[in-house]
Amino acid sequence: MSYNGVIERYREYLPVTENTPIVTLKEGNTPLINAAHLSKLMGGDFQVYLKYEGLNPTGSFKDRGMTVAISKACEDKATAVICASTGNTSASAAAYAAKSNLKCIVLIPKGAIALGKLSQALAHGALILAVDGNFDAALDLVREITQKYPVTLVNSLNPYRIEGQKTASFEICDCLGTAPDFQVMPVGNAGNITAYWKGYKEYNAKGKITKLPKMLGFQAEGAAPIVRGHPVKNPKTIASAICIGNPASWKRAEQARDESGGLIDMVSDAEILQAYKLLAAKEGIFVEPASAASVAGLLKLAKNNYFIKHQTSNIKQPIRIVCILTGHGLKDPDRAIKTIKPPKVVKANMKAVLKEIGY
Ligand code: AN7
Repeated sequence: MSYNGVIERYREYLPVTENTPIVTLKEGNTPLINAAHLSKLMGGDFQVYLKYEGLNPTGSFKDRGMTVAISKACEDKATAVICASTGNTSASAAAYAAKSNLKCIVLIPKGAIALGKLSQALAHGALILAVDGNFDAALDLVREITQKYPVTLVNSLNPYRIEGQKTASFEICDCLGTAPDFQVMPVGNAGNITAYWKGYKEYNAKGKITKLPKMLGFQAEGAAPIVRGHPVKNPKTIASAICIGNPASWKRAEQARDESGGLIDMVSDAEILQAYKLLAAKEGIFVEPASAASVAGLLKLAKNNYFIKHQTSNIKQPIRIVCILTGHGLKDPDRAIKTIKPPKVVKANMKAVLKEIGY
């Protein structure tokens, strides 16, 4: 059977009708990969899985929400969409707007988004405005513009974005045949943790699963408003995607944390980079730094014996932990080049090359 994207697959859970023109790039259906090295590092009966959202059409999880937001914008006869973005939302909005012939405007914090993401928004023909300020300032502007002008907001404040993004939790449950015990993920503007939790609760209400996971969110230390309990004025982290000081879905992230009995904690840039390198070198998966925050969080909690202490079931089976890898490593190639030793230059002769290989 051919695959036609998240709206077709999970139509009964989504706010679409036969009148909704479906705009899809066949997003979703991303792999849930068994992480052997990480599982072993956990030191117990654990199975760690990686939900590789970097394999969506524009390279991040945003596509799941964008297919619904843009389809509904078309149904509502919108002519233009707008978002503020740390990069991935702008890339996704620009691609889906291009596909549906909508005008797309994106406001990005000047000089603060990764090169891959900027190149995508450029290529898809969005009107890109680099705001001399941070993401939070850009989001404030976009909120005000959409209240006054006929342009549709496609940030995750748009409820259709959350609806689409919740399909990732359906996929995880469909793949495992149950909900995981724990889910670990990065938190920026907090739309995604809101979406996953909504998805799990809906699947539970439908009887598709019989337990709910504990939701474990991680912010970067320099951009951790939820952990610190107040907005951060000048957020700073190498994980530019989650460099956000005043998340739009703050309250709903706390709700997901509290209802699930989970937590929202933070990891340092050094921990993020360590996880970033480990994922690439030991699991064969290249992610952008923000995505590595989930694995950095996993390792931090494992070190503190969190998972053993918070094990919920007594049934003899491995504890299942899913880490969400939200964006592809190619989004931010500069980071790899800055973080990992550059290639060695050798003379163009056989002797020099063989010597370096060790033959
Ligand atoms: C790779 O693109 O906010 O907590 O404007 O790109 O739902 O915000 C991106 C966020 C995690 C955090 N990982 O998700 C944007 C933007 C990656 C991201 C997040 C983002 P939310």
